[in-house]
Amino acid sequence: MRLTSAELLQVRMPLVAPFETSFGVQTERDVLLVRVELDGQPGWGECVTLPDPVYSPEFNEAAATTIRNFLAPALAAVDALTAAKVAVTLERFKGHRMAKAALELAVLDAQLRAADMSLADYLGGVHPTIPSGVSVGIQPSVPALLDVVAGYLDAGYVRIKLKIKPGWDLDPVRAVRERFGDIPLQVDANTAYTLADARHLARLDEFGLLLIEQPLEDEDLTWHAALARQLATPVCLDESITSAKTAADAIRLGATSVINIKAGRVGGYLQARQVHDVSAANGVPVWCGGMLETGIGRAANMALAALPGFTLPGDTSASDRFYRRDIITEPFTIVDGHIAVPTGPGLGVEVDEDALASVTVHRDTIPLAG
Ligand code: SMG
Ligand code: MG
Repeated sequence: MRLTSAELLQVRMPLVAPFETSFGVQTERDVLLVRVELDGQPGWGECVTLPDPVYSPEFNEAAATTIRNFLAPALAAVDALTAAKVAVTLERFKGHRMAKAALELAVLDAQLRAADMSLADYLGGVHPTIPSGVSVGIQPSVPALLDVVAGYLDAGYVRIKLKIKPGWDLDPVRAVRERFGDIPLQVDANTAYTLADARHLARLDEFGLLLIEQPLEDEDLTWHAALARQLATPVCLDESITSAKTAADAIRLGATSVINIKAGRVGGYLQARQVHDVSAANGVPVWCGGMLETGIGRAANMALAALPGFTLPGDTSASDRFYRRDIITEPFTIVDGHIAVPTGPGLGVEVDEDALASVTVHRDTIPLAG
């Protein structure tokens, strides 16, 4: 098959509530979507960049430019294009993993729809449903946090992750433990600390957390290893893990004993599977992270999370965690703490083009030579 069409869509969707992390507050999701055709067969991908380079160096406009100017034209030049050829074709372009992942996902979706195979089956998924965790943003006060957490537990979420930052760490964690007891609980700092905070972070040990996610800067692998030696709480890397290679390095260094896998962060779902494989080979448990995806990226994450090494609940929440109504695809819902992995061809969800148009702020076709 050949890449016969590529389009970029900028979509804006309001969030049900502001989502605050150590690097800022999101009140809406500006999402970059990619629609391709392989010999006329449509496929959809979602780019997990944010509007600003605050979670990673990538951001929406840069990703759109990279896809338009470099990535899509390179793929259009490939005969018999398959998803397996995407990463190798784009290898000469440095970085821009989220942009590459979006395009690879769109190619995967088109290819698998044509082959009548689900993404979960293609990746090697073994679980029909996956346990659902939820990421809880920084709240205006501890009582507000307790209300929010109570709501998620009532909804059935089986694991709670609290965003933390200096000044919002010990007190909220203690309050959640005191109020809700022995629930599966973890924290995510999004790089907000330094090694000088080691003794402070060790005070989290008494709360029996599943893990502390990305306490230090992205590139601080040896410092994460040093921190891990001072904590009883397992260290889990997110931002630092950009490939199966960095995953292997981080594991060997002792910088991480659990890994958060996000396909966008590592350059695609095929690389994400390799991170899963290298982690499994080293006995390191993994879980699926989230980037406030619409139904398109959410469907792909459910498929990834169905792999056997995903032994911890991920940030694979129901669609209504972020969107009052995800009108782009049918929403994912939580039943008994679990979400069903799509079984239909490709992503296994259908894009409602009319509904999509109502939230699309910009859509353009990428000129492809030939
Ligand atoms: O999609 O459930 C989700 C969000 C999960 O906390 C989440 N993601 O560092 O893991 C993380 C953050 C990154 C996005 S913050 C805007
Ligand atoms: Mg994280």
